[in-house]
Amino acid sequence: MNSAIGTTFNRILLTGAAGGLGQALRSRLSKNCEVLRLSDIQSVGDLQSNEEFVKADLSDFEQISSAVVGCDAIVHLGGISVEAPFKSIMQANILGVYHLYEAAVKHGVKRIVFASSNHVVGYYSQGETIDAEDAPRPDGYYGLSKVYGESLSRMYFDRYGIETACVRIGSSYPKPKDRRMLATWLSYDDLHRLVTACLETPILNHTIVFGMSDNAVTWWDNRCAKHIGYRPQDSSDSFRHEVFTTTSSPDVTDAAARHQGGNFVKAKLPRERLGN
Ligand code: NAI
Ligand code: 15L
Repeated sequence: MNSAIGTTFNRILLTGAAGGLGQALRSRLSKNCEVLRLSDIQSVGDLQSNEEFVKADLSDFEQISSAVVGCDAIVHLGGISVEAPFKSIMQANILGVYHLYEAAVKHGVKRIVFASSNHVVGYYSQGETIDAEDAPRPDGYYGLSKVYGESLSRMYFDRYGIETACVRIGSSYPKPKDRRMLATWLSYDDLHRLVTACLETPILNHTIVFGMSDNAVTWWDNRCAKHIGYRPQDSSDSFRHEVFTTTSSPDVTDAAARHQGGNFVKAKLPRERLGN
Protein backbone atom coordinates (compact mmCIF):
# COMPACT_ATOMS: atom_id res chain seq x y z
CA MET A 1 0.00 0.00 0.00
CA ASN A 2 1.25 3.50 -0.79
CA SER A 3 1.04 5.27 2.55
CA ALA A 4 1.51 8.76 1.06
CA ILE A 5 -1.89 8.53 -0.62
CA GLY A 6 -3.49 5.94 1.64
CA THR A 7 -4.60 3.86 -1.29
CA THR A 8 -6.17 0.46 -1.00
CA PHE A 9 -5.90 -0.26 -4.72
CA ASN A 10 -3.83 -2.98 -6.22
CA ARG A 11 -4.45 -2.34 -9.91
CA ILE A 12 -6.11 0.76 -11.43
CA LEU A 13 -7.06 0.93 -15.11
CA LEU A 14 -6.50 4.30 -16.79
CA THR A 15 -8.25 4.50 -20.18
CA GLY A 16 -7.33 7.24 -22.64
CA ALA A 17 -3.80 7.01 -21.27
CA ALA A 18 -2.21 8.39 -24.46
CA GLY A 19 -4.29 11.58 -24.39
CA GLY A 20 -3.57 14.97 -22.84
CA LEU A 21 -5.08 14.20 -19.44
CA GLY A 22 -3.97 10.57 -19.57
CA GLN A 23 -0.37 11.72 -19.86
CA ALA A 24 -0.87 14.27 -17.08
CA LEU A 25 -2.46 11.73 -14.72
CA ARG A 26 -0.19 8.82 -15.53
CA SER A 27 2.75 9.66 -13.29
CA ARG A 28 0.51 11.14 -10.61
CA LEU A 29 -1.86 8.14 -10.47
CA SER A 30 0.90 5.60 -10.07
CA LYS A 31 1.05 6.83 -6.44
CA ASN A 32 -2.52 5.56 -5.93
CA CYS A 33 -1.89 1.90 -6.68
CA GLU A 34 0.60 -0.91 -6.87
CA VAL A 35 0.11 -1.41 -10.61
CA LEU A 36 -1.21 1.15 -13.08
CA ARG A 37 -2.71 -0.45 -16.18
CA LEU A 38 -2.77 1.93 -19.13
CA SER A 39 -5.11 1.49 -22.06
CA ASP A 40 -5.71 3.35 -25.31
CA ILE A 41 -6.01 2.70 -29.04
CA GLN A 42 -2.75 4.57 -29.44
CA SER A 43 0.67 3.72 -28.09
CA VAL A 44 1.61 5.13 -24.67
CA GLY A 45 5.40 4.94 -25.06
CA ASP A 46 7.85 3.30 -22.68
CA LEU A 47 6.43 1.77 -19.52
CA GLN A 48 7.61 2.38 -15.96
CA SER A 49 8.24 -0.64 -13.72
CA ASN A 50 4.79 -0.41 -12.09
CA GLU A 51 2.94 0.13 -15.39
CA GLU A 52 1.40 -2.24 -17.91
CA PHE A 53 -0.38 -1.54 -21.20
CA VAL A 54 -3.40 -3.15 -22.83
CA LYS A 55 -4.22 -1.77 -26.25
CA ALA A 56 -8.01 -1.66 -26.58
CA ASP A 57 -10.62 0.01 -28.73
CA LEU A 58 -13.62 1.08 -26.67
CA SER A 59 -15.94 0.04 -29.47
CA ASP A 60 -14.79 -3.60 -29.12
CA PHE A 61 -16.16 -5.37 -26.01
CA GLU A 62 -13.62 -8.21 -25.97
CA GLN A 63 -10.73 -5.77 -26.10
CA ILE A 64 -12.16 -3.64 -23.30
CA SER A 65 -12.94 -6.70 -21.23
CA SER A 66 -9.25 -7.70 -21.48
CA ALA A 67 -8.26 -4.27 -20.25
CA VAL A 68 -10.66 -4.38 -17.28
CA VAL A 69 -10.00 -7.90 -15.97
CA GLY A 70 -8.00 -7.90 -12.73
CA CYS A 71 -8.53 -4.21 -11.95
CA ASP A 72 -9.97 -2.83 -8.67
CA ALA A 73 -10.95 0.57 -10.04
CA ILE A 74 -11.13 2.43 -13.35
CA VAL A 75 -10.37 6.01 -14.31
CA HIS A 76 -12.15 6.34 -17.63
CA LEU A 77 -10.73 9.14 -19.79
CA GLY A 78 -10.83 7.36 -23.14
CA GLY A 79 -12.99 8.46 -26.04
CA ILE A 80 -13.58 11.42 -28.31
CA SER A 81 -12.97 14.64 -26.40
CA VAL A 82 -14.34 17.25 -28.82
CA GLU A 83 -17.31 17.76 -31.13
CA ALA A 84 -17.35 15.16 -33.93
CA PRO A 85 -19.72 13.33 -36.26
CA PHE A 86 -22.36 11.44 -34.29
CA LYS A 87 -21.34 8.02 -35.61
CA SER A 88 -17.77 8.43 -34.32
CA ILE A 89 -19.03 9.66 -30.95
CA MET A 90 -21.46 6.79 -30.82
CA GLN A 91 -18.67 4.22 -31.25
CA ALA A 92 -16.10 5.66 -28.86
CA ASN A 93 -18.24 7.36 -26.22
CA ILE A 94 -21.69 5.76 -26.23
CA LEU A 95 -20.92 2.16 -27.17
CA GLY A 96 -17.56 2.59 -25.42
CA VAL A 97 -18.98 3.52 -22.02
CA TYR A 98 -21.54 0.71 -22.27
CA HIS A 99 -18.76 -1.79 -22.98
CA LEU A 100 -16.71 -0.47 -20.09
CA TYR A 101 -19.55 -0.88 -17.57
CA GLU A 102 -20.50 -4.31 -18.92
CA ALA A 103 -16.86 -5.33 -18.46
CA ALA A 104 -16.93 -3.87 -14.93
CA VAL A 105 -19.96 -6.03 -14.08
CA LYS A 106 -18.32 -9.09 -15.61
CA HIS A 107 -15.05 -8.63 -13.71
CA GLY A 108 -16.41 -7.25 -10.43
CA VAL A 109 -15.01 -3.71 -10.58
CA LYS A 110 -16.86 -1.62 -8.03
CA ARG A 111 -15.60 1.93 -8.48
CA ILE A 112 -15.20 4.09 -11.59
CA VAL A 113 -14.20 7.69 -12.15
CA PHE A 114 -15.83 8.78 -15.39
CA ALA A 115 -14.48 11.82 -17.24
CA SER A 116 -17.68 13.67 -17.99
CA SER A 117 -17.55 17.24 -19.21
CA ASN A 118 -18.84 20.74 -18.64
CA HIS A 119 -20.45 20.34 -22.09
CA VAL A 120 -23.23 18.37 -20.36
CA VAL A 121 -24.39 21.80 -19.19
CA GLY A 122 -22.91 23.96 -21.95
CA TYR A 123 -26.14 25.80 -22.72
CA TYR A 124 -26.43 27.38 -19.27
CA SER A 125 -25.55 31.03 -19.20
CA GLN A 126 -22.20 32.20 -17.88
CA GLY A 127 -24.27 34.44 -15.59
CA GLU A 128 -25.81 31.50 -13.72
CA THR A 129 -24.54 29.30 -10.91
CA ILE A 130 -25.68 25.71 -11.26
CA ASP A 131 -25.21 22.53 -9.29
CA ALA A 132 -25.43 18.80 -9.98
CA GLU A 133 -29.21 18.80 -9.50
CA ASP A 134 -29.81 21.17 -12.40
CA ALA A 135 -30.97 19.43 -15.56
CA PRO A 136 -28.42 18.72 -18.29
CA ARG A 137 -28.34 21.14 -21.23
CA PRO A 138 -25.77 19.55 -23.54
CA ASP A 139 -24.28 21.74 -26.23
CA GLY A 140 -23.75 19.12 -28.98
CA TYR A 141 -23.31 15.43 -29.78
CA TYR A 142 -20.19 15.31 -27.60
CA GLY A 143 -21.98 16.76 -24.55
CA LEU A 144 -24.92 14.48 -25.25
CA SER A 145 -22.63 11.43 -25.12
CA LYS A 146 -21.44 12.54 -21.68
CA VAL A 147 -25.07 12.90 -20.53
CA TYR A 148 -25.52 9.30 -21.67
CA GLY A 149 -22.44 8.21 -19.70
CA GLU A 150 -23.75 9.96 -16.58
CA SER A 151 -27.17 8.27 -16.89
CA LEU A 152 -25.71 4.91 -17.78
CA SER A 153 -23.44 4.98 -14.73
CA ARG A 154 -26.44 5.90 -12.56
CA MET A 155 -28.25 2.78 -13.80
CA TYR A 156 -25.21 0.56 -13.14
CA PHE A 157 -25.04 1.96 -9.60
CA ASP A 158 -28.73 1.37 -8.90
CA ARG A 159 -28.75 -2.08 -10.48
CA TYR A 160 -25.29 -3.46 -9.70
CA GLY A 161 -23.88 -1.19 -6.97
CA ILE A 162 -20.97 0.04 -9.10
CA GLU A 163 -20.04 3.41 -7.59
CA THR A 164 -19.17 6.19 -10.04
CA ALA A 165 -17.96 9.75 -9.83
CA CYS A 166 -18.97 11.63 -12.96
CA VAL A 167 -16.38 14.40 -13.06
CA ARG A 168 -17.66 17.25 -15.21
CA ILE A 169 -14.20 18.47 -16.10
CA GLY A 170 -14.04 22.16 -16.97
CA SER A 171 -10.82 22.98 -18.85
CA SER A 172 -7.81 21.00 -17.71
CA TYR A 173 -4.60 22.36 -19.17
CA PRO A 174 -1.28 23.63 -17.81
CA LYS A 175 -2.85 27.09 -17.59
CA PRO A 176 -6.09 28.86 -18.62
CA LYS A 177 -5.97 29.83 -22.30
CA ASP A 178 -8.72 32.48 -22.36
CA ARG A 179 -11.12 34.45 -20.16
CA ARG A 180 -13.72 31.69 -20.05
CA MET A 181 -11.13 29.31 -18.66
CA LEU A 182 -10.59 31.61 -15.68
CA ALA A 183 -13.90 30.07 -14.51
CA THR A 184 -13.51 26.56 -15.91
CA TRP A 185 -9.81 25.85 -15.29
CA LEU A 186 -8.72 22.70 -13.48
CA SER A 187 -4.99 22.32 -12.85
CA TYR A 188 -3.43 18.91 -13.41
CA ASP A 189 -2.56 18.65 -9.71
CA ASP A 190 -6.15 19.47 -8.74
CA LEU A 191 -7.38 16.94 -11.29
CA HIS A 192 -5.27 14.35 -9.52
CA ARG A 193 -6.56 15.53 -6.11
CA LEU A 194 -10.11 15.22 -7.38
CA VAL A 195 -9.61 11.76 -8.89
CA THR A 196 -7.90 10.63 -5.68
CA ALA A 197 -10.81 11.95 -3.60
CA CYS A 198 -13.25 10.04 -5.82
CA LEU A 199 -11.22 6.84 -5.56
CA GLU A 200 -10.68 7.02 -1.82
CA THR A 201 -13.83 8.43 -0.25
CA PRO A 202 -15.35 5.60 1.83
CA ILE A 203 -18.82 5.93 0.31
CA LEU A 204 -19.03 7.45 -3.17
CA ASN A 205 -22.46 6.27 -4.36
CA HIS A 206 -23.25 7.88 -7.71
CA THR A 207 -21.87 11.39 -7.59
CA ILE A 208 -21.67 14.24 -10.06
CA VAL A 209 -18.86 16.67 -9.33
CA PHE A 210 -17.66 19.69 -11.28
CA GLY A 211 -13.95 19.50 -12.02
CA MET A 212 -12.53 22.95 -11.35
CA SER A 213 -9.75 24.52 -9.33
CA ASP A 214 -10.40 27.09 -6.58
CA ASN A 215 -11.15 29.85 -9.11
CA ALA A 216 -12.62 33.16 -7.88
CA VAL A 217 -15.11 33.28 -10.75
CA THR A 218 -17.15 30.10 -10.92
CA TRP A 219 -20.47 28.96 -12.41
CA TRP A 220 -20.59 25.66 -10.56
CA ASP A 221 -21.51 24.74 -7.00
CA ASN A 222 -20.21 21.41 -5.70
CA ARG A 223 -22.59 21.29 -2.72
CA CYS A 224 -23.84 17.83 -3.81
CA ALA A 225 -20.32 16.35 -3.72
CA LYS A 226 -19.04 17.45 -0.31
CA HIS A 227 -18.83 13.81 0.82
CA ILE A 228 -15.89 13.14 -1.50
CA GLY A 229 -13.73 15.67 0.35
CA TYR A 230 -12.16 17.35 -2.69
CA ARG A 231 -10.17 20.45 -1.75
CA PRO A 232 -8.61 22.23 -4.74
CA GLN A 233 -5.30 23.90 -3.99
CA ASP A 234 -4.69 25.78 -7.23
CA SER A 235 -6.53 28.74 -8.74
CA SER A 236 -6.78 30.41 -12.13
CA ASP A 237 -6.51 33.74 -10.30
CA SER A 238 -2.73 33.72 -10.55
CA PHE A 239 -3.13 33.79 -14.37
CA ARG A 240 -5.83 36.48 -14.41
CA HIS A 241 -3.53 39.39 -15.25
CA GLU A 242 -1.76 37.43 -18.00
CA VAL A 243 -5.07 36.30 -19.56
CA PHE A 244 -6.56 39.82 -19.46
CA THR A 245 -3.52 41.39 -21.07
CA THR A 246 -3.25 38.81 -23.84
CA THR A 247 -6.95 38.51 -24.80
CA SER A 248 -9.52 41.08 -25.90
CA SER A 249 -12.86 41.81 -24.19
CA PRO A 250 -15.56 39.30 -25.11
CA ASP A 251 -18.40 40.36 -27.40
CA VAL A 252 -21.36 39.70 -25.10
CA THR A 253 -23.70 39.25 -28.06
CA ASP A 254 -21.60 36.26 -29.15
CA ALA A 255 -23.18 32.92 -28.15
CA ALA A 256 -19.75 31.57 -27.21
CA ALA A 257 -19.26 34.41 -24.72
CA ARG A 258 -22.72 34.03 -23.23
CA HIS A 259 -22.84 30.29 -22.61
CA GLN A 260 -20.85 28.12 -20.23
CA GLY A 261 -19.85 25.80 -23.08
CA GLY A 262 -17.99 28.61 -24.87
CA ASN A 263 -17.09 27.86 -28.48
CA PHE A 264 -18.65 24.39 -28.28
CA VAL A 265 -22.13 25.97 -28.53
CA LYS A 266 -21.12 27.26 -31.97
CA ALA A 267 -19.34 24.15 -33.20
CA LYS A 268 -20.90 22.90 -36.40
CA LEU A 269 -22.61 19.57 -35.75
CA PRO A 270 -21.24 17.51 -38.60
CA ARG A 271 -24.19 16.08 -40.51
CA GLU A 272 -23.89 12.60 -41.93
CA ARG A 273 -25.92 10.98 -44.62
CA LEU A 274 -28.76 9.10 -42.99
CA GLY A 275 -30.63 6.33 -44.74
CA ASN A 276 -29.97 5.28 -48.33
P1 NAI B 1 -7.68 13.42 -25.57
O1 NAI B 1 -8.47 13.49 -26.82
O2 NAI B 1 -6.35 14.04 -25.53
O3 NAI B 1 -7.53 11.90 -25.11
C1 NAI B 1 -8.52 10.92 -25.34
C2 NAI B 1 -7.84 9.59 -25.54
O4 NAI B 1 -8.85 8.62 -25.81
C3 NAI B 1 -6.86 9.57 -26.73
O5 NAI B 1 -5.59 9.12 -26.32
C4 NAI B 1 -7.50 8.62 -27.71
O6 NAI B 1 -6.58 7.83 -28.45
C5 NAI B 1 -8.38 7.76 -26.82
N1 NAI B 1 -9.50 7.20 -27.58
C6 NAI B 1 -10.28 7.82 -28.49
N2 NAI B 1 -11.14 6.95 -29.05
C7 NAI B 1 -10.88 5.75 -28.49
C8 NAI B 1 -11.41 4.45 -28.67
N3 NAI B 1 -12.39 4.19 -29.55
N4 NAI B 1 -10.92 3.45 -27.92
C9 NAI B 1 -9.93 3.66 -27.03
N5 NAI B 1 -9.36 4.87 -26.81
C10 NAI B 1 -9.84 5.90 -27.54
O7 NAI B 1 -8.63 14.03 -24.42
P2 NAI B 1 -8.21 14.61 -23.00
O8 NAI B 1 -8.16 16.08 -23.08
O9 NAI B 1 -7.08 13.87 -22.47
O10 NAI B 1 -9.53 14.26 -22.16
C11 NAI B 1 -9.65 13.04 -21.46
C12 NAI B 1 -11.10 12.85 -21.09
O11 NAI B 1 -11.55 13.93 -20.30
C13 NAI B 1 -12.04 12.76 -22.29
O12 NAI B 1 -13.03 11.80 -22.01
C14 NAI B 1 -12.65 14.14 -22.36
O13 NAI B 1 -13.95 14.09 -22.93
C15 NAI B 1 -12.68 14.53 -20.90
N6 NAI B 1 -12.61 15.98 -20.70
C16 NAI B 1 -11.43 16.66 -20.92
C17 NAI B 1 -11.37 18.03 -20.70
C18 NAI B 1 -10.08 18.78 -20.81
O14 NAI B 1 -10.07 19.96 -20.44
N7 NAI B 1 -8.99 18.21 -21.28
C19 NAI B 1 -12.58 18.78 -20.29
C20 NAI B 1 -13.75 17.96 -20.13
C21 NAI B 1 -13.74 16.62 -20.32
C1 15L C 1 -13.99 19.50 -23.03
O1 15L C 1 -14.87 18.70 -22.73
C2 15L C 1 -12.95 19.14 -24.03
O2 15L C 1 -12.58 17.79 -23.94
C3 15L C 1 -11.71 19.99 -23.95
O3 15L C 1 -11.04 19.86 -25.19
C4 15L C 1 -11.96 21.46 -23.63
O4 15L C 1 -12.40 22.14 -24.74
C5 15L C 1 -12.94 21.61 -22.48
O5 15L C 1 -14.06 20.75 -22.54
C6 15L C 1 -13.46 23.05 -22.32
O6 15L C 1 -14.66 23.24 -22.29
O7 15L C 1 -12.63 23.95 -22.21
